[in-house]
Amino acid sequence: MVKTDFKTMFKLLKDAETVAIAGHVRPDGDTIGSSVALRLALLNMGKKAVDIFSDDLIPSTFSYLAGFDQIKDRGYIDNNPWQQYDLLIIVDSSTEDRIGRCTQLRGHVKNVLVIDHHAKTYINGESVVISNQDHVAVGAILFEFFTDNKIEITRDMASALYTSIATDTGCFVQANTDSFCHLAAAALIDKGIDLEQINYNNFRLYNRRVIPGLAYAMKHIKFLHDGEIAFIHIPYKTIQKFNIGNELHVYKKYASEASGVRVGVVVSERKKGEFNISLRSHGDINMAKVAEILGGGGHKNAAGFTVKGKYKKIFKQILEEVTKSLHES
Ligand SMILES: [Mn+2]
Repeated sequence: MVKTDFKTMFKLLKDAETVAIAGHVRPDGDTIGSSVALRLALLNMGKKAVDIFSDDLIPSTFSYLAGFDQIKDRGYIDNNPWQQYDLLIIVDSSTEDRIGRCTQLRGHVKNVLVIDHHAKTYINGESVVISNQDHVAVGAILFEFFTDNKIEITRDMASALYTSIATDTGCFVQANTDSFCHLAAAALIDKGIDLEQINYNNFRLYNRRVIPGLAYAMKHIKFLHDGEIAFIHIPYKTIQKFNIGNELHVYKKYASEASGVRVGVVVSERKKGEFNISLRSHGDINMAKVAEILGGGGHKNAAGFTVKGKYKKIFKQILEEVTKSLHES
């Protein structure tokens, strides 16, 4: 469904004096970049208060973004009551539980605006939903919105929007990359952003504390279905032992980018008996569908879900659905 009701969106933004912004847990460049760009735009519009909330910690790779220190993260939420806001904006989340405890903001706001680009957006009810899955990132939707409504994109906003678009396309190499995101990136680069630093932080820099965990994963990676499926399982005790946190994107890369692999699966047991599954695919193999069947969602080539239970049973289910998706493509 393509739905970009920018007129309603503009009115909601214009009428609100105080705004809360929330994105998904395990925040990525699009969630953080689009939140930061929105906040800066709203502050430039003269709003009284604009606060970004995250029921998680924000990776320090994003510390170059303006207002990074002011993001109200998990630590803030643990220790402070919710304030009242005119408007809550939920970004980059197809289901409401993706924003964790920030759903509690619903009881403290007058209106809710959802801006999303996943295959399906399930948040509805009292919300205005702006959903355009043709865009690579929420940052790309915002770029179009700001441009259409003649809202000035400052250098700091450009850094944030570029972060959104670049990270959700894997630095313009994933299958979702289109001409619009290149045109948007060109316009954002012309605002004088520090392209080298942003790209280095997001696509080169890695945390050296991933090395022991990665060594474990490389030793135990399974290649199934004639090598078309790569499967990494990181048990709870390994996550604890190597203190693996927000660095799982490194593992995803090694699962899905091995030669011959068409689907990469990373299963991480973040809490005892609770598994977070990341699915990456190439070409026409639909991971959004697999994730939806198993209780999650996402994009065609990148999707995921969380499930509780026994690993053996979960492994069997994933393998069955992924194998089906290979046959359907
Ligand atoms: Mn996104």
